[in-house]
Amino acid sequence: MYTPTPEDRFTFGLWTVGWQARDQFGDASRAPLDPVESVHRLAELGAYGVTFHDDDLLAVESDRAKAIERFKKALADTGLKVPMATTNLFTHPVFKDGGFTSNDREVRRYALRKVIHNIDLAAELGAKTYVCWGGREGAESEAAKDVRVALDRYKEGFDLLCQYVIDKGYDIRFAVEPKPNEPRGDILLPTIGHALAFINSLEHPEMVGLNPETGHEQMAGMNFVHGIAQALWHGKLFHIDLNGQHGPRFDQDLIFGHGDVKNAFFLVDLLENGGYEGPRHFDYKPLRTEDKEDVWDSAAANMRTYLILKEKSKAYRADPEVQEALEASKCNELAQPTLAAGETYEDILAESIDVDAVAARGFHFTRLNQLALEHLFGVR
Ligand code: GLT
Ligand code: MN
Ligand code: MN
Repeated sequence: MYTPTPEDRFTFGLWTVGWQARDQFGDASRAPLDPVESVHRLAELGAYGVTFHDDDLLAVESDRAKAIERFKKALADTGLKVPMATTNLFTHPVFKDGGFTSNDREVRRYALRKVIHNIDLAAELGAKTYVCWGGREGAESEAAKDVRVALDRYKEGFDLLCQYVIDKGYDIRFAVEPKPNEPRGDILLPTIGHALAFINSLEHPEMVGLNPETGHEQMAGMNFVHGIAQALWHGKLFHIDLNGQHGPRFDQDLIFGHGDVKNAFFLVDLLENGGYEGPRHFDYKPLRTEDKEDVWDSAAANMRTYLILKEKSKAYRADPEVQEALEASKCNELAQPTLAAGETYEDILAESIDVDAVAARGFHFTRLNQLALEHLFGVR
């Protein structure tokens, strides 16, 4: 029980377990990790796949061709898949004002070239999703960037990349990853909602969706479950970054469930029942306090937590008292269209209501919330 297998479709970024824990104020607390070791250890733990930035492959081998060869061998030896890949457009100082939206045109052209090169590798490895986290696309001052013009350039970048994928005949879709701030003071496409609206203005909106991250939405004070529900509603949940966060503060990238537990519970409930079929991808950082073996405990903890919450969600839904409470709270009535078949606004206009009597009715949401918590606490 709670032991992950590849059927659970758990995936990890190489940059997660491989994070050396360098932060704003301190040096690395762990040695570089060989991607080959990560692939083997993750496979042993029951993961389904790994994801990577172009530069992650170079952690211990600077020759790109050799690094790719070693990575491919590790994948073949373990059977791990690569469902997603992405580009590092944030570490090198050349990207200090962004990649696709840098004020410097030469940087923008270099950024697109860097993405295209890694898309070729992504396609070769069978990745179906290409994530774009625009961490440096932003500004610290309103004076620094005309956002309307920056969005023109952002659109130009995505239109060009979509055209490239079409011309090459790759089976790849893009997923925009929103984040409100950090490392820039303000980042463009800061939330799921902003990104959804942006995608509609692209040349190939059907090829672009979202890769929302738990912590990023919570940094913006947003409810992640609501955001994911809306992304699903639009058919735009192409991929997901699961982790933990304690509200609006710096990006914590905690283990999944180690932040807002109740939100994590309802997220798993939604993912398992809401039609999401993609990988369950963890984008977390092992705490800086942890040593090189603790890293693997933390990787395992993400998957175990997910499986525990999945079990809890099943028990919650099956509980007759919960079903009764859902009924009492009219949760099922929401699924009933407001107008019956054949009705028009005339039918509504012809009706009357005793507003005071209806207003006096309670929705009993407290009971439902408490039942969910009691399932989580393990007392039911
Ligand atoms: C970086 C960022 C993550 C993104 C990764 C994809 S890189 O670690 O903090 O949220 O998902 O570029
Ligand atoms: Mn992420
Ligand atoms: Mn993050």
